[in-house]
Amino acid sequence: MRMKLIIGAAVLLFNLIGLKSRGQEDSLSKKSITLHEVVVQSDTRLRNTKEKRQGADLQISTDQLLESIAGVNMIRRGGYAWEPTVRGLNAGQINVTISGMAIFGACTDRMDPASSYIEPNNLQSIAVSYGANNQTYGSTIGGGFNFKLKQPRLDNEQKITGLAGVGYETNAHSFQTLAALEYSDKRFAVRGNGIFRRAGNYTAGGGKEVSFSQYSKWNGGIGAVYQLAPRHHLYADYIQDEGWDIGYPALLMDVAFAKAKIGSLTYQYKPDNDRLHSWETRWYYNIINHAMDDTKRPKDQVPVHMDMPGTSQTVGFYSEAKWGLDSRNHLTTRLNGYSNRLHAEMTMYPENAAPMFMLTIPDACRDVIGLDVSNKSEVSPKIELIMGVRTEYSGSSIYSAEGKQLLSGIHQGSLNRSHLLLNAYVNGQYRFSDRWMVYTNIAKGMRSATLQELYGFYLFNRMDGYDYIGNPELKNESSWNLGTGARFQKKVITMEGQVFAYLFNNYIAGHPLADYSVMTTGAYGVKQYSNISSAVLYGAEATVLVKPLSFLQVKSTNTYNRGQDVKRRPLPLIAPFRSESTISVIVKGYRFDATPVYSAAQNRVSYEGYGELPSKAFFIMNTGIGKTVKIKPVDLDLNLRVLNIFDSYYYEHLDILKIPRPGRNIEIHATIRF
Ligand SMILES: [Cu+2]
Repeated sequence: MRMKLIIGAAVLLFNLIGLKSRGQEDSLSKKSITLHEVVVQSDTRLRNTKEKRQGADLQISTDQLLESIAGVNMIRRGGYAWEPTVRGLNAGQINVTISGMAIFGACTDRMDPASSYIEPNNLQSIAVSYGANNQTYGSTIGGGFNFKLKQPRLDNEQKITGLAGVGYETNAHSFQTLAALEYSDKRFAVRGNGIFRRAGNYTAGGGKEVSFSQYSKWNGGIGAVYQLAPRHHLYADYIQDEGWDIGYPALLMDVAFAKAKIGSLTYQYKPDNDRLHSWETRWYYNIINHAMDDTKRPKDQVPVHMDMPGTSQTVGFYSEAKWGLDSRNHLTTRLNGYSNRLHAEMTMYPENAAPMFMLTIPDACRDVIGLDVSNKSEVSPKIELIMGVRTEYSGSSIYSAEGKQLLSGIHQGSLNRSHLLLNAYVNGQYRFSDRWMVYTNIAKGMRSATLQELYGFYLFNRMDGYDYIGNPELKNESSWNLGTGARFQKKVITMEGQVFAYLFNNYIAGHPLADYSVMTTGAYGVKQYSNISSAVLYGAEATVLVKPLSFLQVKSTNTYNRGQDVKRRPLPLIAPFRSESTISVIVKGYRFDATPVYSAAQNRVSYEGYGELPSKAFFIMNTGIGKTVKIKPVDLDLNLRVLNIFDSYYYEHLDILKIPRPGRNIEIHATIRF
């Protein structure tokens, strides 16, 4: 049955990347890591192994799953809702979508990246892009993630399938339980899934408790497919995710609740036609409700009590068609559009005065419509070429009178902005022989400033300690993304290396404003988003996989990034050299693994420019043991992991305020599948 799940995953994966489905084993989009049910794939050659992991991977968090991807580092503000970065780019520089649906967090302090509202239990695959390409559902300079929802399958051999699991972690006394159930018939199938997680405060290496690192959440999803007629299918998906009592030790406030409701309806047509292979249209809506909370903090940490709620609503669609031009050329066209509305407010309650109310994101709205056209061609058996363009219109405005009134006090003239964006890319690969291949990609990416960057009103950034105000005069940020790599494969060894360089124009960053006084007590000053004429980011990634014996495998992933702006100041939130290796052994059905992780110090920081301080090097060791037991009719996956076995005190460079990561942690996960 597991095999079938993997084949199912693979089939859907091929659908996801469209042109891949004609059986080209080595297309540019092939890189994937197959987890038990979640497939992580990226658009580079880097991730050249297919790892079959076990049910326990549905129990680890989306954040841990993302962190395991080469080139992905997480910005951490506590134990919950880490924010992903791709090769040092984050927030508006990358796109995060769920099955092509645009979704934006509601928090002004970046407490709730879109990835915090989905669970591995909801997912079929995670596609990672490192720049503009045919997998990103939007204009981008740094790529991003598309989380593909798991959909029920029609006419499954086994009518009812499912899973259930429990997990416990000693460090934060965290507990979780999850389940999924799928019913499959000839013309109708439905899948429901749910997870509950609760964690207390965790303890750093050495034994110090990290206050305000607790969280609780549940997530539930339901998906259904109905066959309207042969080749015509209707899909409906709904996810609800609710977190509460979430601590953020790196921030001034915690979260009372963070709620998301994400729904969509999809019509899919797969004609029996050489020209048009498939046509899929999705309509969607999502709403996020977020409320910060400082009432649990000690009085001396809260000079003025505040309420800071926010909402984000997005309604949108995409329509994607895949065409066969001839036997060698496969075309994908996609039209997508959405409208996002952000509202965030703050009410301060000074002790002996009347409450003060203000908007922090003053009812900002973005309307986007874009067209993608890409073609993949097999020029010869050795050469493959993917080329594409995206044009996008992006309009930004303020939709309420209060919002307009607030901003008219600091910005002159009309607040409406419209931007025309153009993304283009060429990816090519050449196979010298069965062993050697090389590939190269060039992309021109462009993005408009986010609504926070255009219209934000005193948004406090804990990283540099400044209040930020938006700038409607911001120009589009653009980049040239260049990359090239090679892959060598011979019997027991596979090696792959790639280098990349991103050249930015109009890089967006905060610029100090002298004459403004701060809103947040204790802030160092006020910055305004502005364009820096240019910046560069470059780096390298290398992976080695050795399989000397049938039961032994060693895989090592090494990454390095380096960036600086036109004033030669190092760019912020750039991870230092990092090396992670996994040694896996399988003996008599038992899976053992050991993972040493090393990170170098990061001394390339700019305190003047970006408020960053150097970070120390660290080394930690994780280890695990697992076994799958067949007890008819179920498979039972048992996993025990010991993370940070030496109980080292450490933090990563992207961890805000250098809040330490957890010390020794023993995880026990049990999952049954049927
Ligand atoms: Cu928040």
